[in-house]
Amino acid sequence: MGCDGDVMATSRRRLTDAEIDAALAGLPGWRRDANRLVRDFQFVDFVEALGFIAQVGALAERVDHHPELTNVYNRVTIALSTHDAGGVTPMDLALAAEIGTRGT
Ligand code: H2B
Repeated sequence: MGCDGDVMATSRRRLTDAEIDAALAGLPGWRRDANRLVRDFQFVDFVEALGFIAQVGALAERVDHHPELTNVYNRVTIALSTHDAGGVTPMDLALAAEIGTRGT
């Protein structure tokens, strides 16, 4: 996953619901759920799902921004929000875009 520098430079200003909804047009598969961005991913099996989680985890550590990760066998749900801001920020949009290039 490239563009880590861009992600890390992204602001953590909390966005309005309207701003989030507008941004979601460019983030296929992601939805707004209260104060979070959420997306479900599905893989062929548990090992593939776990590999994806490991990739997302490595990215999260690099950019110091950590998603909620839920796994049930071959399914992974990711929820993004900026805890420090109490909602969705451009940082979450950037991470959603970066994660979206990896999952199916
Ligand atoms: N992850 C998320 N999702 N939101 C945050 O506000 C956040 C984080 N803050 N990871 C970071 C860590 C902060 O606690 C550290 C000190 O940089």
